Amino acid sequence: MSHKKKICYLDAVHVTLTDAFWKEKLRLIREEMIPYQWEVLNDRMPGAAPSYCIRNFRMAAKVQKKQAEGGSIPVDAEWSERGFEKWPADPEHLKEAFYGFVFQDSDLYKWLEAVGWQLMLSPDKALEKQADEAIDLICSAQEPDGYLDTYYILGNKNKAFTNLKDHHELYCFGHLTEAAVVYAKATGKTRLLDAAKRYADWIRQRLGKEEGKKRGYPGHEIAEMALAALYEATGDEDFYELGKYFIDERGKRPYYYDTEQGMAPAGKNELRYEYNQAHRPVAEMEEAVGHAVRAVYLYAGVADYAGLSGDEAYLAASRRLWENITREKMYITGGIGATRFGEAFSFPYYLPNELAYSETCASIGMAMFDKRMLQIDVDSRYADDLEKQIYNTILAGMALDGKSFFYVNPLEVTPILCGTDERSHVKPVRQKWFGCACCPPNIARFLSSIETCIASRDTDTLYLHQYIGSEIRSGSLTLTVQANMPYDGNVTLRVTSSEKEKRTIAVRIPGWCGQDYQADIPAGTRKEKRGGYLYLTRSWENDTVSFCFPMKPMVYLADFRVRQDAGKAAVMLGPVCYCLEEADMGKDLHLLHMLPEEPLTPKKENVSTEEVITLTAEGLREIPSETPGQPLYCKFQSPKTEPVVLKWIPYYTWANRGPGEMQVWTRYHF
Ligand code: FUB
Ligand code: ZN
Repeated sequence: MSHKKKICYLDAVHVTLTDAFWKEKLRLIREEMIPYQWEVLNDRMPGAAPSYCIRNFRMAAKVQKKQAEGGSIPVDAEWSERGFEKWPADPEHLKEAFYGFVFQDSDLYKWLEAVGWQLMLSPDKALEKQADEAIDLICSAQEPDGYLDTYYILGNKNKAFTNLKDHHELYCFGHLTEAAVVYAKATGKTRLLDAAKRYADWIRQRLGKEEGKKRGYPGHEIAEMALAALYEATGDEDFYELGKYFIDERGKRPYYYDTEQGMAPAGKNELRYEYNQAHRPVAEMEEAVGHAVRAVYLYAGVADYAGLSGDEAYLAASRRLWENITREKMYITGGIGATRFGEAFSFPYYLPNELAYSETCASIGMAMFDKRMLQIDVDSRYADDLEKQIYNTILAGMALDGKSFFYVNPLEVTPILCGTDERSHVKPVRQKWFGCACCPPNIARFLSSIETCIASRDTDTLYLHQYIGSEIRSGSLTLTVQANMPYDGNVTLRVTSSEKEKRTIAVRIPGWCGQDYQADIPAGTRKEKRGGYLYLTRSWENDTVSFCFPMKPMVYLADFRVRQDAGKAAVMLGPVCYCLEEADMGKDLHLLHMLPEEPLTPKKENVSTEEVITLTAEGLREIPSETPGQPLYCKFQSPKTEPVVLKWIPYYTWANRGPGEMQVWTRYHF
């Protein structure tokens, strides 16, 4: 490849995490969440929905053993070509069959990736042994020809790759590959990587433009990103070509999915497959549509290839789609994918609070998209969004004890309404597990890789994107970041250099503080502001730079087109979005009003086990008239009100004190 546009590399810096907030979160993930999820994946967690994930691999390994001894390919009589999930009729007596969703394998791959990231943070012999055993199991389930998907191995291998649109084989391959790349980097062990490479080769032989191959591509994207990572890890251009083919081929006519399903081809102007982002070629995509996780995984992959190839059309598409999401289709919490119908993006500015879908995985995918955009355009808006995703919807996805999870992240909840009719997707408390458990292990793998969000570099600049306490080494430079995010905007940077040479450090000016910050920078430093970063150039020796990014509680209004937020306001402190909860405010949060100009007072205190900054302000509560037998409607009269102290807690900590009402947007007395 000739003309790369990727201008800086997140993985080219060495980061040691020292941050109090994140060290504690990572400890929790390592000591509580990862062991918990292992038990769930093994179906040993009382009260959690059964996973069958590891069991499926065990069954598939048995099949391989039998085949090696001369047995034939098994065909499960109950297996269905169009089936998407399969659960046992009698859980007490499981058959030697596949159970769960078609993508159940991916849960173990995500878990392994989380372990890989954790092992990069610090070694752990016992955890590594457990992961190695899981890898042995996966490898023993792999077909001799390299194919690896237990849904088909246990169902009917002859049908493999006949339903790429729905059956997630390429999605599972993507997660396998991402895990394999990370695990090899963490441990130097390549067993899983070799399995992923063999499967990639199997795929290359069957999909592509060449004669005799199917012109298929993933129904659920992620393989694009994974193949870019595999290419970067191995240098093997075949993997790059396969990933690029998936992007190039997507949305071309005749639609591959029409062919695959034996459907009459779509008419010239008829768009099909928006749900899968296969309605039109990527370079022509203008609006984020369809299933939100699929969409942002694709866009992240497109950004990868735009970065690797310098392809202008893909660069433009990545920028356009990112703008479209952040300007029209994102909640203040960073949540995306507003509607439960297809877990999808909805119309521009349609962002209902109570009915929000806002899947945790979609925010994780958006964060991945942000990270990739940041490597092709150093623009602080990408880092701002990444920060917003992390401290709001992604963290909200896990309980403070790391053992229960949100899949859907509403911005308003009334518990008695949850789970019913159009709110059937909304849960008032985090769940121990899900039949479709994509989110919990995704949280584990993404947050375990938090150090890759902090800094990047190109040939002469070290970029600091996130203020997370750390020691960053990049060539001759060592940058020690002291920070207390997410509740404090004071940052100290210590810079040492082993060479007397001018180097540039670019630090992000967080969007939430505007230009209103103070900096103490050594005299003689050249300063330049560009793309929301402050570029500081000098011959660093042993220097200290400090910033005060003022973190004032802020009241936000939504664009007038977001009808659901009209007349309401939300509160943020730095990147952290806040909410009101029944535990502090009692029931009927909809009767509360914020008052103009009332100061918001920060206070350090605990929400359950988490030390946070809460915010309070004077407000009003409507006193409802509750006359027995009163009609449903009455003629207008000014409601009576009483003063009340409104108390907000960080959104990511909600629902850690039992079920109760919650709301992000509160009525505002203008
Ligand atoms: O289809 C695989 C995963 O399951 C998706 O990414 C999630 O939205 C859930 O549907
Ligand atoms: Zn999910």
